[in-house]
Amino acid sequence: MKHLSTLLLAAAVALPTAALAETTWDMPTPYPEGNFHTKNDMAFVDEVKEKTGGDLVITLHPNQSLIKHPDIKSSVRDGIVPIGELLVSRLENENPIWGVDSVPFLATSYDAAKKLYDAQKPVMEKVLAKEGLKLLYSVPWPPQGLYAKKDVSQMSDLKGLTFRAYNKGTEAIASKAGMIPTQIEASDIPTAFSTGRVEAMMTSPSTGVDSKAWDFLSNYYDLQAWLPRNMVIVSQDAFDALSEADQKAVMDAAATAETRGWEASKEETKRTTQLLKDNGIKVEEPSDALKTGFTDIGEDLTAAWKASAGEDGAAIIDAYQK
Ligand code: PCA
Repeated sequence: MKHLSTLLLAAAVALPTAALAETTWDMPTPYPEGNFHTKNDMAFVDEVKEKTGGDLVITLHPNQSLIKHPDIKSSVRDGIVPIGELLVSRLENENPIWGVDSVPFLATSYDAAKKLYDAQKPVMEKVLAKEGLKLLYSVPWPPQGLYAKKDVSQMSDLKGLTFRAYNKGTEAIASKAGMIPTQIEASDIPTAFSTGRVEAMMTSPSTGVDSKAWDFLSNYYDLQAWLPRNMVIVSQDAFDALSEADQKAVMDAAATAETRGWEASKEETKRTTQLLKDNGIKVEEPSDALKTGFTDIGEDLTAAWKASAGEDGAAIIDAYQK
């Protein structure tokens, strides 16, 4: 009997060994399957598989299905998963340098956002490396606008509204505008609005479409206030465990994903703004009063960010303004 169980054990151990010829990585992401970031990640995953000849197979777990958004970075750092995607500015509580892409009206076009990313990237890489993490690619959301349940033409129309925030920056804007912010993940937007927890938000037309904003909101003001980015990070240990050829394949696929993602984001802005209209949202340019009100808030928050972000922050702003 003892002999038999030893044999069974040996067989059980031998079988998976054959399958271990390939490396498999689980990749948690925060946003839903139909979202353009997720589609870009899927294309990345396919390209990695192809370029490594099937050596590295990544399984995507979108919409917080494997790991909740706030835990994705620490899960990659702690080796729970080897790779993951998150909103860069979600980390601003850890270090102000993560929040620069969400400072309102600092960088409001794709060109400016790219310049800001180029300026921020060396600092991002330095800070990530301290935690054994490596940046693979980073892609912006479409420019951020204001969603509400009524016409908003003056800043005073916003006073007292409950507001859905997604990072420290959006929380600060809401407070400055006299609104009451609550942090809510993108996947929880429909529930938060339909149960009356919140009544306004600032995000992209893309997230408006993902969450079917027309079910619970009526107005969208195209403020183009900032372009926050996602990033895909990998554990340096997991990366180093790959063969040199496979490491190169991952880096090549990441570079392609970054270029493709920036282009997709621009297309997404047009497509989803139109979809908001098609579904009955009143899409408008902000009034001058609204624009001035938010620009003033942006100036205050830019100054506050610079004051908090120390030498690294100054290096980012210097490089950006060059
Ligand atoms: N969508 C994400 C982040 C920025 C965006 O456009 C969200 O609303 O959570």
